[in-house]
Amino acid sequence: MRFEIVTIFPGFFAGIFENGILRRALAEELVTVGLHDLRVFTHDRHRTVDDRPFGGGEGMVLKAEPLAEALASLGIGPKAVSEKCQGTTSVVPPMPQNDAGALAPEGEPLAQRPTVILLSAQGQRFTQAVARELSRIDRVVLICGRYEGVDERINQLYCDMELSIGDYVLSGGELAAAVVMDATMRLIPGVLGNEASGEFESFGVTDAEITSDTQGVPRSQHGAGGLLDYPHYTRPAEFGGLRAPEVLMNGDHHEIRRWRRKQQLRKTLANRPDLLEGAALSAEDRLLLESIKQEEC
Ligand code: 6GU
Repeated sequence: MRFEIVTIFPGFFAGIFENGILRRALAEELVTVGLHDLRVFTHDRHRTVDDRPFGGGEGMVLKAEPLAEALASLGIGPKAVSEKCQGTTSVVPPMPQNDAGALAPEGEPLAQRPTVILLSAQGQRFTQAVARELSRIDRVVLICGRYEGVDERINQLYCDMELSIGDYVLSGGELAAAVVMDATMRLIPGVLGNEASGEFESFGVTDAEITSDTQGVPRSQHGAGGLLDYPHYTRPAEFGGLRAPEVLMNGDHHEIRRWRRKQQLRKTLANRPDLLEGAALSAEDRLLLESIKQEEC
């Protein structure tokens, strides 16, 4: 998978590429990244990438021309007219067509068009489900918004999705691009080392499918089935006057699974009660939830 990042702060990404699993994924060429400095695509002495908003108001807007030139340098032109009208509302990006016989509007063979994403606070929410969809795409372009915004015609003409990473305002899309890359590339087979890990983390996988590995050892379900993960412990068995839960030491996988499920329900009820509404809960889960609620009285 290849990411193309268009940014006015290319230096921002240095540390991200040099550490952790992204570094390994890059070294093994499971992921490649192209960094594109927007200022390269300006033609004036001051290398101007922004201008004042039409209609007045605070802040500056990223200009359309340098962004269009940056995209052109990646071989990306405006979308077909019919696509432009659809806006950027679909959660699932259009899958690239690899049908060699497919025709572009001009009658040219269709090159695989990368998925172009604008990162902005006005975007639809980036979720694990979106990360999973992106991880199946060959080439993703991330346009980092800055200042008060990006000329909307770039969104209309080029972008397949507009994504936000949460309900707060960042000063730019660079941190969001790093978040999208991290969450997406760890779902690419081989990137995590443990081939199975990423697979079990997306929402919508049934509990029965995710709770144990081939040896029957209960696995971490970070984010799986719409619940938060259970708490983790490692040596020493006692720390700061607190003992790690005995149930985790006795090797009874059935008991461990039950305890962890209860902890997931407890954590989700405490920190993200909204997730319980969409979660696939078994009859046993509902009983466990009731007993947790009783404890809290
Ligand atoms: Cl993608 N950009 C900005 N500027 N702010 C954000 C965001 C993105 N996601 C959440 N807040």
